[in-house]
Amino acid sequence: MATDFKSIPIIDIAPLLAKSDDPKMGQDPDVAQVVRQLDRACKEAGFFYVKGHGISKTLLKQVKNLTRKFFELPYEEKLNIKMSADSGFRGYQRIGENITKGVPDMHEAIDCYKELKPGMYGDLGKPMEGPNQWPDNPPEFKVLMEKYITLCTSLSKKIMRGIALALGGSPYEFEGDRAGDAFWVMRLIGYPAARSTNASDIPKNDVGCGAHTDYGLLTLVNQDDDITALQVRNHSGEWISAPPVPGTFVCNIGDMLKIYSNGLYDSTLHQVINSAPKYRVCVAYFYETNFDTAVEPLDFCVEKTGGSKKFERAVYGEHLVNKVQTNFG
Ligand SMILES: O=C(O)CCC(=O)C(=O)O
Repeated sequence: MATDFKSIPIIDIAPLLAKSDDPKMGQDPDVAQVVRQLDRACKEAGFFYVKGHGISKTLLKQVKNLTRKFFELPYEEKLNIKMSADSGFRGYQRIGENITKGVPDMHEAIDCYKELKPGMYGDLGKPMEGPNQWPDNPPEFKVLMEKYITLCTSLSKKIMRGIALALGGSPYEFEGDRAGDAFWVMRLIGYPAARSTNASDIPKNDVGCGAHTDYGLLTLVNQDDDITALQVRNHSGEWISAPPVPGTFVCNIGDMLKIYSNGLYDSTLHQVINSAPKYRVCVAYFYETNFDTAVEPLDFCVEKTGGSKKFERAVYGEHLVNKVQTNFG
């Protein structure tokens, strides 16, 4: 359960990355220091910034700039990659199409997912099958985004090694059958400037993205450098801002990690309100378990938390399919 944190810590993960392929990484004093910071952040806030992550500031910016350029296109052009059940829920969704707890969110987005080979997960995976829909314009979109996804996937795997150590396990707890073939989700999101949309068919509310927790293991948020809009709820129910810290990712843990850790780490509620007079872009990358993994509390986490399992087992893919079909089906 999150504490009454008032700000979100910044962790320099460079020492962890430098040793992340060494099975004895946990014995390195600099890695141990990062692991302690991760443990504290996951227990106190479920949120932390990372710096020293090795993805260049230039790439972080390019990804947001291309996303912004796409959203500036005429609506009809954006519809060329419209998301639907037939596209495996991949593609463009207009403002208000994403629903959080029954309320339309004031954002537009491109949703993309790791591509699933047809039949790979039988009936479970079928609704999510299909190639991602990338726009032709801007022309370099697909190449740049795929490069970015590869880097985020590798980075997340390394951070998860640190988190596995922080929980008291082996660095490889979240590999193999659990997340050795990690599914991922990426949402390229655009939030209109405050009170800028007057179209009569667009719902009016101020909430860019309603309060929610994330589903998977770990989220990497690459947000615009000049607008504070992301808010995280602490134990008392206060909304604490996560202002942009240029060059960092805001990271947060998701529901699957909460289950694995038997509640040692909680997935924290967060929301987005863009009250700036400017359009805001955010690229959120979600690192998940394998699509068909049945997630249940890890034995050593159960021991640490009193000996009984606090959560039922959950199949990640079922959780996701249920979400997209409820939202968009
Ligand atoms: O826009 C943001 O800063 C975060 C978006 C988010 O919370 C989400 O997509 O789950």
